[in-house]
Amino acid sequence: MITIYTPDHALHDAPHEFIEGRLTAPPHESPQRAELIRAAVERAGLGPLVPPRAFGAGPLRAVHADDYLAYLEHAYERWVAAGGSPAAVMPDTLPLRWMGRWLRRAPESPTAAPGYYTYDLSAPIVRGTYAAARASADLALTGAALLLEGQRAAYALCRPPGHHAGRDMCGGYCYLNNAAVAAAYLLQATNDDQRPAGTSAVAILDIDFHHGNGTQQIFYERSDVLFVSIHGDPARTYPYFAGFPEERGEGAGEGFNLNIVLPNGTDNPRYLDALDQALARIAQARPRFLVVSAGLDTFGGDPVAQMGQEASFALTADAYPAIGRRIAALGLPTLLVQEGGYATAALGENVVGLLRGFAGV
Ligand code: SP5
Ligand code: ZN
Repeated sequence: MITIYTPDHALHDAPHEFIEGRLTAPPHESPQRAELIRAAVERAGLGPLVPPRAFGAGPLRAVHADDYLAYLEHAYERWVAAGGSPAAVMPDTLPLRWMGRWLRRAPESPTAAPGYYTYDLSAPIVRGTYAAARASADLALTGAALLLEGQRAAYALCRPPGHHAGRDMCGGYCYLNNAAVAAAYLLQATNDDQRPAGTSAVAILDIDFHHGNGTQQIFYERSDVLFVSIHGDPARTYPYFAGFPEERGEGAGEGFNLNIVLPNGTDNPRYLDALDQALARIAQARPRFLVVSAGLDTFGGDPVAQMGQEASFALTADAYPAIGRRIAALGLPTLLVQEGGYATAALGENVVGLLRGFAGV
C-alpha cells in the first residue's frame, strides 16, 4: 500500500476550538495526529511513503466556489490587518435562518467574512491553514492520479481533514474537501454518457464517526458520485443538522445519497452489519472507483465522538482490519483518505489495522 504524506500539514496548527461553549486548547485536531499515523505506518513497513504532486487550484474548482477559495487564501492576513486576533480567524457573527433571507453575497469586511464561510467554531484559520489545506488536497489528488495510472489502492494521509467542508463553507476541522476533490478528479477518467441508469462512476464511503455533511452537500443533486455514510445519530451528535436517513439526494441525485445512522455504543458486529449494507449499495451502483473517507473516531472512547456523558461508538482495534478486508472485497480501485480520529494512543495502530486489513497482510 502506497502512503502519500507531506510534513506540510504542520503549517496548520490551530490554537483552540470551542466545544460546548468551552474554549478548548489545544484543539483535538493537532499536527501530532498525522505524525503518529506516519510513524505507525512506517513502523509497520506497509509500503513506500511518497510525497504529493502539485495540482494547482484547477481540480479544487470542480468542488469549491471561487470566492470561497479566495477567502481561504487571504482570510488570515486580511483578518489580522483589520484588527482580528492574530491567534486565529473565527466568526463572531453567523447569518442564520431569518438573516439568510437577506443573505445574497459574501460581505466585504474581513471581520464579517468568517461568519459567511464558516458554520461552527471548530475551524479556526491560522497563517498556514490554506497552504496546509492545499497540500492535504494534493495528497488526495496524488492518490487519485495513482489509481488512474493503474494502482489498486493508495492511502492519502490527509491533514487537515475534509469531509465537513462544503462547496463554500469550512467547519469541523475541515477547509477543503479532500475526498470530494479526489472523487471529482476521478470522474475525468469515466464516460458519463455510457453509464447505465442507476449506476455511479465513483462512490464515496464515509466511515468517520461524524456524518460527512460537506461531501453530502457537494454531490447531493448528482448521480455520478454516490455518497454513502455510516455515522452517529445527528439527533444527538455533531454535525446535528444533517445526516438523517431521509436525506436521499435530490433531482438527478435522488437515491444517490445514503445515510446509515447507528446508536450510541455501537459495537464491532453491529458496525460490520451496517458496513455490509453500505457496501451492498455501493456494489449495486457499479462504480469504477471507490474513495473512502477514513475516520477512526468510531473507536471506543474517542474524545471528540463522545457525546456529553454518554459513550460514542465502541469499536475495538479488531474492527479496523475487518473493515479494511470488507472494503477490499468490493474489488474496486480504492483511495483511502484520512479524516478524523482523536484517540491518539490508538490512532496509529488503528490506521495500520485498516490498511493491513485492506491489503490482506
Ligand atoms: C473530521 C472530524 O472528525 N471533525 C469533527 C468535528 C467535531 N466538532 C466538534 C464536535 C463537538 C461534539 N461534542 C464533544 C463532547 C465532548 N464531551
Ligand atoms: Zn469525525
